[in-house]
Amino acid sequence: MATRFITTLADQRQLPTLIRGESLAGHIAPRIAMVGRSNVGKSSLLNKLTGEMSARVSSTPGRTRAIHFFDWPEGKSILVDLPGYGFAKRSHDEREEWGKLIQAYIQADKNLKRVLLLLDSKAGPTALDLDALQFLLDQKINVLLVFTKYDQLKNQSQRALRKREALAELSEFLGTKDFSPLWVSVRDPKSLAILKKEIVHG
Ligand SMILES: Nc1nc2c(ncn2[C@@H]2O[C@H](COP(=O)(O)OP(=O)(O)OP(=O)(O)O)[C@@H](O)[C@H]2O)c(=O)[nH]1
Ligand SMILES: [Mg+2]
Repeated sequence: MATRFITTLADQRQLPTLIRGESLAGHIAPRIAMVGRSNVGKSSLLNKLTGEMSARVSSTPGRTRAIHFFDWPEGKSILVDLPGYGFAKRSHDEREEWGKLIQAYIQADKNLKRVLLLLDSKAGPTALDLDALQFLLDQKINVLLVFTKYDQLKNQSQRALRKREALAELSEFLGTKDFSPLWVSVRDPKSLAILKKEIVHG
């Protein structure tokens, strides 16, 4: 069955109808949301998982401006494409509003089963990523850490070094080594297959 766009949520005032299930047109499947900084590859990954060009992707950061819901029958879930955080070109107020919408959605949707927190393989985890992670942990949300754009690390030694550094930063922050992030690239089908398996069966 194909992935289908369900609806867009652009305003916190729409949240109550979402919670009651009305605005999702009867779709009751659990939600899996993509969280991460602007341009980290949320929409691209959503498209790769579903095998379709459902979500809008752009080289311009800040492409996704509202929350988009996609029915994903293969994954028995609804995938949620969120706007990215940390987009510098927006005004402070506008950024605040976006943050609020994302946070309000995450707090309100009791059917949110899991969040994929996307981190840039080269740059992450940044301070903003760790803020987002803390917020998600505070909400007791099941988080899967996914490093994106792994192909941008060009050779084995670069990959090994970045992995070591990133894991050290995360384990210090979390106070445990008991987590297993995935490293993916939209150009590496094998990494996507592993991610998909983890989401569908994990
Ligand atoms: N090299 C490489 N580029 C990628 C990968 N994934 C995404 N991109 C590129 O990164 C850019 C941003 O991708 P998007 O999927 O729009 O990112 P987003 O997180 O949805 O961005 P916002 O909607 O602005 O928050 C696009 O030019 C993508 O083609 C990847 O695995 N490798
Ligand atoms: Mg996007």
